[in-house]
Amino acid sequence: MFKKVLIANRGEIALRVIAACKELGIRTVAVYSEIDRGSLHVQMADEALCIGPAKSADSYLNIPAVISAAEITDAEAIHPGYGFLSENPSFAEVCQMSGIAFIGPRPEVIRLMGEKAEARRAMKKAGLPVLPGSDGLVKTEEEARAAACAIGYPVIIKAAAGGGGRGMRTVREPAELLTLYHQAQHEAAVSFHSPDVYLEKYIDRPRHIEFQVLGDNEGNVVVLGVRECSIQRRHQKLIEESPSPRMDAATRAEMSERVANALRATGYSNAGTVEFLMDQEGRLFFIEMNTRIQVEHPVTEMVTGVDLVKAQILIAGGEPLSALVSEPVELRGHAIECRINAENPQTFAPSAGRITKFHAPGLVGIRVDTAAHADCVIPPYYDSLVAKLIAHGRDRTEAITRIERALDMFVVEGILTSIPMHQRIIADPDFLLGNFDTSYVQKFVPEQKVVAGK
Ligand code: MV4
Repeated sequence: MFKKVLIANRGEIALRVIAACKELGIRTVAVYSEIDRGSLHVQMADEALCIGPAKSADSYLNIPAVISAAEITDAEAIHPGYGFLSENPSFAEVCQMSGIAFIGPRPEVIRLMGEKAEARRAMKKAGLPVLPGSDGLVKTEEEARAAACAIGYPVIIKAAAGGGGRGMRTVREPAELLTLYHQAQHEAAVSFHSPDVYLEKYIDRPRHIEFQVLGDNEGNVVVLGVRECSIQRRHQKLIEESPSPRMDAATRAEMSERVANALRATGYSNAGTVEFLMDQEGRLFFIEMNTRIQVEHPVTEMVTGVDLVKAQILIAGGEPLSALVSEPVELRGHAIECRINAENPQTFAPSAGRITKFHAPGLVGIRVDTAAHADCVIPPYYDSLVAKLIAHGRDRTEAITRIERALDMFVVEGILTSIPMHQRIIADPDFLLGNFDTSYVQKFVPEQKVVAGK
């Protein structure tokens, strides 16, 4: 068991990791940028070091500064949270070379899953269903044309070095292919410092379903249910839930087993999320894997009772899965999360600033993960997340009733937030029936005119 862990992150996830460490009797080191000096994660940690100015590149992404902070404080391990350095294989390697445990998968697994075309090839080989697509990267116009022809239009061009929608272009007919191929390569190079792209059959209006996994250092892997993450706008998730209203228990059990087998074969350790698209016929296709704890991890914790962050820390410390999770994993009830962001609920424009009044409702079945408080400032340098509001109920209806009440009673003044948007969605008949896919939010917020192929 580690004696001291450094948290290389900020905001609600830094507090979340500090809480898990406290429960495990582990001392904590916070790192912070100059603008975060007064933040709660600094206050709550046993030690805290300033690692640079507000700009992420000079602070939370500053590998020498983070490693130095760990060495100065004798931290034996670093928890990266999500975002920032959490999926940077070089950072995980530098930790290893410095004799500091990285709380996450091995660097080579982070690297494999970060190369989306290689991840697709590896998961296909390990038995997961994938869409028709190119066999690896598409390096020339000729290869692009041949691959698109073999797959059949429409196809989607994707950046191999990054996810989240950047560098993606949908090609509906051959005449568009070359222009969009070069556009995708350019955007991939700008966004991910690599122009590498690959092709897949395009699924229109998919649902986004993901499986939570935990693996230990002895090759054991367990799947902890699924999350439905289709309510998102421009690849930013807004509402997540577990289980999925559109996946029956048999399908979930069958794909969970295939995911567990695939990750055992990969030698996966620590927490991870396996992302699928579900087509309109309900078929699942692997698209990518995330090798970090995710923002939406609380909905899985609420239905499984497993503390995923404690599990990450214990696994990195050498604990076997059998000491952390009893199998078969029992899923209880339903959980829904609303991401409350500092933004204009109509235009989604960021609304940074000082919160003058803040009240998070403590109701039955409600959890609030936040680092916000009255008089705190939401700075413009980082993501706009103010709080994660999570409701658990015996079923989806009760979870919705509870989150509706909590949204009504949530007080945030001084900035605009996405609370009104969540209230509209939660009351929408299609949402209540589970009738939605990744295009759902567009009916609430018509996108500006879509540029061809985006
Ligand atoms: C797709 C797709 C349709 N067909 N792949 C978006 C970011 C990355 N996670 C993968 N994404 C997509 N991949 C194929 N073959 C549609 C999307 C997509 C999407 C996926 C999940 C959640 C929201 C989305 C929004 C737009 C596009």
